[in-house]
Amino acid sequence: MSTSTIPAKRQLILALSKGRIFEDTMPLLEAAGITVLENPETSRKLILDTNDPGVRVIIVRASDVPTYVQYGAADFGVAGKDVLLEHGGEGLYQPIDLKIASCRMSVAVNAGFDYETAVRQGARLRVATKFVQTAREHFAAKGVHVDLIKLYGSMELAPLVGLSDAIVDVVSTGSTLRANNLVEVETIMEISSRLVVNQAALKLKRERLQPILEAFERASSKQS
Ligand code: PRT
Ligand code: MG
Repeated sequence: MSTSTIPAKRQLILALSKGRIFEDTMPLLEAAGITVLENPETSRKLILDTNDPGVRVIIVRASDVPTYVQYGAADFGVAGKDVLLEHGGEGLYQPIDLKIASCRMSVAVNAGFDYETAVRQGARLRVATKFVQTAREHFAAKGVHVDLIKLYGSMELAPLVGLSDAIVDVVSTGSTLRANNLVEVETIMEISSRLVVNQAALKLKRERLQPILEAFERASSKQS
């Protein structure tokens, strides 16, 4: 059956990023009876078919998932809490913590830097991060003055070359920090990925979405 024969309100688009989110979402999709027919690591296609002619997956940058879903270009998606906090969550319904791609948001510094003393003495800290909103709120709540330096990648490099005193980044095993002689000095929050649904799609496509959301909910609660 070609997708053109399926009415628009019965067609769903799911936005995912390549890598850990795609991989960790596959078992949840399987639980809903959906199999993605192409591998984004080997295919150059950005729109992937599934065994269900009414469901397609689009591959976007992790930080772009909330934007595609907000504007309804995708009906639903999977995004980390770190990404959702920076986006703000406007236009998004966030019904399920999928408990996948888990990590934590932390402050890290050069191994030789005395963070506690700097904070206690009221020093103004230069903090490099991709997560400007989260970092701003964290340091404001502690009453620490910071100059935030926005980066788009490899935050770990910033303290090594004197761009910043500290970084705010997500950490999972901690091996990247260790390999670069950085020390985690504070955990800001635990992070996992959430299912996000376009608010209009939730109403207009409820019949199609509901069974998938329920399967995701069941499969993700089994994982924890
Ligand atoms: O890579 P890109 O710039 O496109 O975007 P992204 O890094 O946001 O996407 P992706 O696919 O790498 O991550 C998607 C989501 O996975 C993030 O939004 C987080 O919620 C979650 N996640 C879980 C992680 C990690 N674990 C993680 N370890 N995201 C990034 N990392 C980075 C970490 O910052 C470090 O630089 O991976 C590196 C290795 O981590 P360690 O601690 O295991 O060494
Ligand atoms: Mg990455």
